[in-house]
Amino acid sequence: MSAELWNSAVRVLDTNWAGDHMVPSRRLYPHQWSWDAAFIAIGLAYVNPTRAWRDLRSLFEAQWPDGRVPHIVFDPATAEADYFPGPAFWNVPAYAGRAARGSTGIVQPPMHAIAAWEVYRHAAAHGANCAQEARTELEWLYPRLVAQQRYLTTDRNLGRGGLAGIVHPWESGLDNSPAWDEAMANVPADLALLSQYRRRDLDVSHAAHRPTDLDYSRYVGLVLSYRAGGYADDGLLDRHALAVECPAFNSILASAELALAQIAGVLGLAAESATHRDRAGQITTAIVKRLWNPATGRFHALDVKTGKLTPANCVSGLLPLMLPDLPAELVEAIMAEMRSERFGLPVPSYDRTAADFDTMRYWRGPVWINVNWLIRRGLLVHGFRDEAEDLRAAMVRLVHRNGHFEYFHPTTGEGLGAPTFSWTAALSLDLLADRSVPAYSKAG
Ligand code: 2M8
Repeated sequence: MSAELWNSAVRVLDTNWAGDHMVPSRRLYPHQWSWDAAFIAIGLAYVNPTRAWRDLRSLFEAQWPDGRVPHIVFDPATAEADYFPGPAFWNVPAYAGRAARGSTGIVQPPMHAIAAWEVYRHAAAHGANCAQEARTELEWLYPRLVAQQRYLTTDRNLGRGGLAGIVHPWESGLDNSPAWDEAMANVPADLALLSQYRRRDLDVSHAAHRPTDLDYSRYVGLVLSYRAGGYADDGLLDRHALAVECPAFNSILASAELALAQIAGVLGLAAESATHRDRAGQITTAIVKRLWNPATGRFHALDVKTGKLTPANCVSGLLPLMLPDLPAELVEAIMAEMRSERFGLPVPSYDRTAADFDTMRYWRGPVWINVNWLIRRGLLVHGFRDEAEDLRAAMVRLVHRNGHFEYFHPTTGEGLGAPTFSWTAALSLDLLADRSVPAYSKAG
């Protein structure tokens, strides 16, 4: 089974390679996506580390002067009509020597320091040349990764509580998760926008799987609002209709600081390494203080506009398990939630018992390999080795039986969405390689 799965994963990654970057899927997503590139690099490290580095480099070459890493880097060879909203809609000005309309103006979860560290750790296995390449790439990436963190922890500290706020559901990577429903209800929905700007996702996927038109009109409206202010973050909270703090995004933000601590150590930057560890601790403290609800015993997203925690019980609330310094009773609470009939392994994107749990629709029920990969990492960080192994086996089985799909039906396992999806293939390679040694266990 493993050779077959390995080979099919390699084929997907070969098909989706576009010269200097990987597309998540040829038909549905024909550009480069930010957090996809990180998950993809983690898997490419086993079969083609040069491509893993190239993909990360292509993404960071599009980094904005303020440090933000755009959620999509547009491929100039792809027609405007092949993805909506495309380069003309975002209408990003030229920056840092790059042509105008080269990227979007929003971000995605900062998985890249974690990916860079993972690729670096594996490069040595490919011989001296790869080890040298890894060192060079790590040196090139490090200041850029630091700038990315600075942007998120400073310019995006919209709630002034030490966490990064996101201003569009697409920034979460968990797109139309029920976690945003309450906050999105306050965002004006203008369905007329969809006659002006036509959705393209429905041409290449099922409407029942994708966000509704009402959701999409809000997505479009939020981009128009951010774009109108030149994608500036000053005073954004007052003029923009959405600002939320997501437990998953911020857990990745803290984990990225831990990865940077490792990277700085390798680069001989001892003082910086200590600073990154401190920052990870500060973000962890802020996550607990701001996003933990003692009444529900769960982590929730915070609506920064209203100051209220949103009620939905989503997989994002389980991701603080990635944090090594999470207090033991909160680790236990997450584990109890995960083991309950509301989730289970592999973990669905939303509480299975919720009235609006949807087995098909994007991020409202289906199983995604990337979030399960992050959960497995959290299980290893806290020493839950048996469950980590169960989850690894469940993910490998799911992909082997059903294919390298974008996401999976949470009860039947049927593959849904794009059929040859890059991060599913890449993370399958990592899961098959089965490295059960946690990178940031409490023991260090
Ligand atoms: C999905 O998001 C895009 C918008 O960015 C879309 O729905 O069109 C999400 O699953 C996101 O997490 C992912 O990065 C992207 C590309 O795979 O697709």
